[in-house]
Amino acid sequence: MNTPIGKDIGAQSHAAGFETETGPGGELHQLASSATGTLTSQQGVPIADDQNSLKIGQRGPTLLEDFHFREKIFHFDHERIPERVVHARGFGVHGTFRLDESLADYTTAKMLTEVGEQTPMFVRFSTVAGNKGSADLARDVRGFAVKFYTKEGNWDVVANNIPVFFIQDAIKFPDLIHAAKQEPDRGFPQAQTAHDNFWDFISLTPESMHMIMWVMSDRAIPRSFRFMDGFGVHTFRLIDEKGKGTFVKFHFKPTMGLQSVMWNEAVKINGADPDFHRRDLWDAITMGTPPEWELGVQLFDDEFADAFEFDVLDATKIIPEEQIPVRRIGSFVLDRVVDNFFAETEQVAFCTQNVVPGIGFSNDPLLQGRNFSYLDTQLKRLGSPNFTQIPINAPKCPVNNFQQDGHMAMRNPSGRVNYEPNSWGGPREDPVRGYRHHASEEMGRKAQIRSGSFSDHYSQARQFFVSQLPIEQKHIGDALVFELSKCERLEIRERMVAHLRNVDEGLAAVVAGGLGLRELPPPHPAAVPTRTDLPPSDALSIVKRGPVSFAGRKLGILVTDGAPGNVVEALVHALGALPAIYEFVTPQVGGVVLDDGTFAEGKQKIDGGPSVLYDAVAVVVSKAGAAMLAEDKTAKDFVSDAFGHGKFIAYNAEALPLFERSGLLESDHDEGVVQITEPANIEAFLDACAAVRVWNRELKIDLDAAAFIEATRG
Ligand code: HDE
Repeated sequence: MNTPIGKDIGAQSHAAGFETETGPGGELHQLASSATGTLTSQQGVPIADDQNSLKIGQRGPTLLEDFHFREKIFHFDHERIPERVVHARGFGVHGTFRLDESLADYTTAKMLTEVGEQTPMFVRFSTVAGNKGSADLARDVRGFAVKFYTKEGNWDVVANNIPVFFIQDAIKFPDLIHAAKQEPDRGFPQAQTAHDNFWDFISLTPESMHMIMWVMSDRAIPRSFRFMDGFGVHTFRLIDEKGKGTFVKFHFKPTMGLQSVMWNEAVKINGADPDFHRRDLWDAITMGTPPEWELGVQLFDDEFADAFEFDVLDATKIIPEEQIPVRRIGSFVLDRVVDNFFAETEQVAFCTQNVVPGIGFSNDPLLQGRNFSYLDTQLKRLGSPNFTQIPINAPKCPVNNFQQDGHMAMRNPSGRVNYEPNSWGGPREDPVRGYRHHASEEMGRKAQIRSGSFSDHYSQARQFFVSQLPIEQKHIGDALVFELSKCERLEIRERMVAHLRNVDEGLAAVVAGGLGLRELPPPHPAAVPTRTDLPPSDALSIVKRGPVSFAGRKLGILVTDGAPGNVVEALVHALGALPAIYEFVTPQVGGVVLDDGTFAEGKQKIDGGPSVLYDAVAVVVSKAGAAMLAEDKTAKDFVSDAFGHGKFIAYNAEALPLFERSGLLESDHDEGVVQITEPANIEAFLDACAAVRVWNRELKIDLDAAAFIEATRG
């Protein structure tokens, strides 16, 4: 009997079995075989016929009297709510935070002081610029918004996967977002910054240069939400029981390390699976391999803030981990998918001003502006000040106040009293447990002003760039050339190169060369000269913080009928031990029969399973299978893309003719192209896969590579 080794991921989701039946009037009725109760109207009235509207005669007009029809259409017509003005495309999941180390010396927040305390949470990952239906692999910042349902109220850390931002003052946010999103006359481009308006604004906004380095790096094309950092960005405050404040920056670090895709891969993933990131997270959680992050803090006092090279209130700056190490205090696991996308992911309303006793704000002008914007935007989106009563937004601790009425009020004060103070009873302030703002001393002249301490726009951009490995620097150069090559106006390209000269002359030269500029424009006049003495920081590189094993990553196994069953079985066994995810990619989606009679169930037909969907690939085929696939364009792309994207490739000897026809000759094989025959070299292959890519392969197969390395390394 055939054994289905192909334990497929998600293929269990068969449509609920529908059977058809001819109704009394000869109409087709569909009956769910797994019906659970009688269909009713919103008023609870049982419905007899949900297939046909009420009419006069066989072919007559529909009657207004049909209240069920009208209610159904009315409700459908009003299903949409406005999408978020930014971060419209997102994906939310539930999890739990566990505290391992108390911060009781700094804060009264119980979530951060009671070791072992488990706090339920909801996280929504997102892209910024694209509309709700846009593709996941846009080059963009990723949102990493977290709602902790603490015992003392909800605490939201509305974070990103990049620790700095484009602008320093919230008043510029509408301009930034207008410039990034579709141009207003033509309504495109969608979900991309590669257009004139974005780069026009950026090139006129030098404070964005540090952020631009991050957005042009591979941080902006993550492989998965599971392999991304999260950053609270701003400086916040922890407040102890005496009211003393300590500055803090929040960090989320994935325990599986960082990983991104290549730009050429991103472009192809967007076509092959626009839902790549959300599907990845859904699969990881539903398969029982939930992702985990550590929560870390950088703590510092006024003395450090005063001595630091930059202003800790400036959101375009980081505090390097080498200067203030990130202290890990706990971790969270995201292990539950939503029951309903709209109810949870769409209706969740994060607000930066949602803080709990012991946590407060700094004067970062971006944060101060956000504290207005988030509450305001929820009213627009959710339509009522009672959005806090929607289950996903409601705290999991008691809520007690005299706020009342408004659209959709589900929670009104009961009894006679709805004001305070009163002599009837009801909730009262609690000066001990209640929230107290940090009593900071503030004084100054009222003015529309930007502090001089915010005016160094290039030093940390340079520090980020020099902290990258050469291959990562190359990707930044490639991204800048790609994006700016899409700008029609020459002066925008020139202005950007003028800024880059203040970051790194090698980078500027490469970008100018890639754009075909005849001569280098003079450097942009900088308010503050670029510091070249800031030391590189390893924490800023993705590759240096990559995974330690292939666990949690995904292997695509291209198999054909007659492929060696013992090799496939050993591979599957080794993957299970990590554990790593795998899918069989087969000529027909039904699956294949291996040479020992084993049945391998295909998850993807080759046309639907390009190698860009996998972290590494294996090609295990029969001689006849290889000959057949050698005639198939998508099979050849599977191999040539995997090689071109620097992936590790395992194969059995029979696959070689397919490789040759795909353009991968034996003379091209490097340490990442590994023949597998037995368990020992299969394990060695999977160990090697921990590196995710063979980075130096790119230098041999990309024409621009040599010039880049030469220019940036002097
Ligand atoms: Fe946001 N941002 N933002 N932002 N932001 C929104 O709020 C805003 C900023 C971030 O998954 C909006 O509910 C202003 C920085 C995330 O629901 C809106 C400024 C950071 C999300 C808004 C910023 C973020 C948003 C739109 C400049 C990283 C998605 C819908 C001062 C620390 C939350 C909404 C979710 C969403 C305003 C800058 C992160 C309009 C005015 C910096 C992750 O209120």
